[in-house]
Amino acid sequence: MTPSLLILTGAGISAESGLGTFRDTDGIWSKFDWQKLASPEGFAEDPVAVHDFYNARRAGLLDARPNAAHAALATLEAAWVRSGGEFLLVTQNIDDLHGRAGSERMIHMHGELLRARCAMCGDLTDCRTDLAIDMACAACGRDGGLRPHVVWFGEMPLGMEEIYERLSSVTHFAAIGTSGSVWPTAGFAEEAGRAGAITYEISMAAGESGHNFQHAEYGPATQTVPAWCEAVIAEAFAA
Ligand code: BV8
Repeated sequence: MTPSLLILTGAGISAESGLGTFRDTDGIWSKFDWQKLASPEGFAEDPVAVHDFYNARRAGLLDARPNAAHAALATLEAAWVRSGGEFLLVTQNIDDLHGRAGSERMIHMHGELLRARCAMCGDLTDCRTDLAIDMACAACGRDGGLRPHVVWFGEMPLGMEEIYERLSSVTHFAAIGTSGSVWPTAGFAEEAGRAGAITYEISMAAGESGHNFQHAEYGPATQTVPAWCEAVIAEAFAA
């Protein structure tokens, strides 16, 4: 059977690049209210507050750099595919650090901070500066609809069909730097286990779905991920 690896990442893989996690002590959701700032209802009620929240995170992202864990996953992808395997990286993160590190086969299932979406016509554009509600969409010319291209609570994550299709036949599944608190993502490990995959949790501590993993590596991602990448490709393509 062709080794097929699906890797899910969360905020923990970008923590050592200086970007905040959500549910750790002092996490983003301990300082900001997700219902007001990461939901369609919150955006409808106070779009200025939502734009301020994402504008500050976008500015912070431009100063951040990929770390050794991001680099190790990009190297693993190239080696895995070169060895004839199937590879997909699914990230919950809206930062662009995986892409900047060289990852290619990737789905940003919660969207991307460096892209804007027009709620009126659906047009997507790159966005590296501040967004404002009175800015006009370049495609349809209307204002009042520009929002971050980010999946908020209650909205359908992106790429779900391809993700579930891949999960149904994976041989290896790893969740890296995620608390496993958010659905439907939190159910991926169980899906992979049902497909007979070897499952790995790589984080600082067991997440809410920790019981769904056969193997676990705990510690900072810049130390655990490079070592795991070496071990998993040796195991998967052992003669
Ligand atoms: C959906 C926006 C329907 C982007 C995010 C009531 C109303 C509506 C929905 C719900 C509801 N009740 C429940 C739900 C479902 C809801 C949900 O799961 N809520 C939870 C909280 C109970 N889910 C949704 O709404 C989703 N959509 O349900 O639509 C649907 C579904 C399926 C099919 C059809 C329809 C949408 C979810 C996406 C919401 N958007 N954010 C943004 O602003 O960033 S979620 C938010 O949490 C982030 O996107 C983040 O990606 C995500 C997951 O968090 P993590 O990445 O895991 O981060 P966290 O801080 O939690 O954990 C960090 C981990 O790293 C820790 O384990 C830590 O130990 C580790 N770590 C830290 N440092 C390091 C480290 N590891 C290694 N090294 C380190 N150095």
